[in-house]
Amino acid sequence: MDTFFASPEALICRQLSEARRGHGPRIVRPQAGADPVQEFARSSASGLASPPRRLESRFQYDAQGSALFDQITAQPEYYLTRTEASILAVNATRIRELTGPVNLVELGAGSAAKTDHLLRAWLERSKRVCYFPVDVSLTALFGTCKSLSARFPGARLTAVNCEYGEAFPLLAQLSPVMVTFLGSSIGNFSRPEMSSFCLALAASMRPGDFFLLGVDLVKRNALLEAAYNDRAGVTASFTRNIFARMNRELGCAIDLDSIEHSARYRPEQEQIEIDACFTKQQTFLLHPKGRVITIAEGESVRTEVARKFRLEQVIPELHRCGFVTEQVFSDERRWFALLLLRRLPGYCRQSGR
Ligand code: AVI
Repeated sequence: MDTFFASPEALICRQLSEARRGHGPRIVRPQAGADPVQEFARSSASGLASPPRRLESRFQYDAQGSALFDQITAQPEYYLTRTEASILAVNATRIRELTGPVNLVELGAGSAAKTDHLLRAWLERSKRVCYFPVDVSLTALFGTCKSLSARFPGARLTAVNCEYGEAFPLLAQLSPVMVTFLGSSIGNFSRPEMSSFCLALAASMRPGDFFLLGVDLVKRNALLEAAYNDRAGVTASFTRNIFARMNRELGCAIDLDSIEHSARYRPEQEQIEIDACFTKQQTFLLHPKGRVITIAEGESVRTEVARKFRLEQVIPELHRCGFVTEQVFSDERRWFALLLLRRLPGYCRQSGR
């Protein structure tokens, strides 16, 4: 597998032309972005400086965190991935009929099972499909490319190793395209973050291009809480991992045994709130700047929020961001929905176009 450290735009152009000639998978790493360790240090220092303390959940996905998240998706209580995959299994062919032979860009490498349904549906209709998984975890991308290229020789794979937003400037060149953002990852954004994300995405896409969005729907509290408190304790390890990452990368010496995972559903906010609760006081240095952080016994750090959605609210919200809903796909229990959206033509607020 080739790895490039150069302008992704140029490489994507090359990849598109090479796709016609059948080259193997490529990994593109935009060089421009900030140093990820510095970025993690800066964000952690400011999030932990004073109560209410919080860490940005995007930093949970280092190699260990991505592997733990994969394990979460296989837990019996975590219905999201299985339910979404079952919706895709039934509807991928229909989605391909609606979109035509577009390129596929997946934000977040996703589990192979979900991607399989899309690639299969695309390859049923054409000999080739260009697939661009975007992820911050290089390890996850290597895994995805390796397994997909073995099983789908007709798929031309270009993995893009960066934050989602850093991949947006590529989208216009990849048109006609369907951008997928599955797993209800959008639920990990606050409401304002979700709006900025969708506005920026719409501004980067060409009118008529597609956006396939997975959203977890509001349901009984007990089901939601069980999904984030699996009996095997994998979600608890995932919560602890961001502190383990601080130990590994930022030289902190946090006692991981002093952290208890807590995940509660707040019906008023319609969101799961995940906290790391400290059972013992911790004082540690956070490098490279050597900031001293003290977290008292009994204090907690918010590590994640997982918002749950109602179609009657999310569809108009997406419309305000520049997307019209073509079709909604769901499961029999109405636990999860996949929205096939289309970038509206005309005025786009963010870019002023
Ligand atoms: C990635 N994301 C959609 C997961 C979720 O369900 O919010 C992250 C997760 N955190 C704990 N369990 C799953």
